[in-house]
Amino acid sequence: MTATATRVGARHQQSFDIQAYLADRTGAVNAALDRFLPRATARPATIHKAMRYSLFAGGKRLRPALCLAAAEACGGSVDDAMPLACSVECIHTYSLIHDDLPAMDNDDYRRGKLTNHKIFGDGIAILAGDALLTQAFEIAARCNGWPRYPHQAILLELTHAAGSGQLIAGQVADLEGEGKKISAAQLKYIHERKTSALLCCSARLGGMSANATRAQLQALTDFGYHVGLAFQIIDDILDITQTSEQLGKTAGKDTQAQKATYPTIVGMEKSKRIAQRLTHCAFDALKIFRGKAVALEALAAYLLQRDR
Ligand code: GRG
Repeated sequence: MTATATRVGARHQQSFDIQAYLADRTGAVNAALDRFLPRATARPATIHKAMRYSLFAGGKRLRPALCLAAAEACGGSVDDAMPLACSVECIHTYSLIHDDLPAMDNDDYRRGKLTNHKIFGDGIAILAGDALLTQAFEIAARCNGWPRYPHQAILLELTHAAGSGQLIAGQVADLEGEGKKISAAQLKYIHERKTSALLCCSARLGGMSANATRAQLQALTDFGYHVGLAFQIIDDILDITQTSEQLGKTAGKDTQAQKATYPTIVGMEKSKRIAQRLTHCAFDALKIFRGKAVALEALAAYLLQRDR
């Protein structure tokens, strides 16, 4: 399938092979992650095997792709952005390992394979998540920083997105909302933190690695925020419409856990319209790049149309 980054009224109608782009970036990200992570044989081997098991289980690498594409939109390089792209993927993978634990979502499958705790046990899975989170900061800490974004700004960006005000806040609200009737506003609060914060951080870090101007960084923030919200709505829709085989994880989990989602609160059709509107907001945020953000535009279009 070739998704094209075209839309009615776009000033720059572009055709872009997003599948080829993602395949290329995934290869480069996987090679970089392999270099950054301790070898599977490094002592204690169990933890390094467990970290690598989930990290290389076949994730779509969307956050690294956003980071790299944001860097390119700002005139930066893939090489400069790569450590930050890998850092974000380590945080994302840690959150999935912990989310799958029996004490959280209790899932058996992730990325088309048995979940980390199913292979290594709960204790090692918790530690593999912890170790990936720590690894993310080590990778980022090795960057020198950029004139507008010193070392400290980069680390603060990651701590903000991964911390108790964003990623963890979203998960807390998600856990506390299970089985309860929650409003659309409360659901948006969860999505902003659980999902949008890390996607937005990915785009922003790409911009920072390119020494983005204040206006460029604001544009990437708007873009990442809206793409992140659309991403979670599509995820909720796919949980209902796709099979476990298609998703590589257990389908229908939200219904089973009596989780509030956009489809359950506003209905399927309205959810699709909201995701489209959010994606258009994301496109609008890219105008400042005057045609240099084709990869970001194609990624946003792909995230809206994706089937897994
Ligand atoms: C901190 C204890 C602790 C847990 C954190 C925040 C969190 C747990 C988990 C969040 C997991 C989750 C379901 C987040 C929502 C975002 C989402 C839909 C993730 C799936 O992302 P994809 O589709 O996955 O990009 P792949 O596997 O392709 O990388």
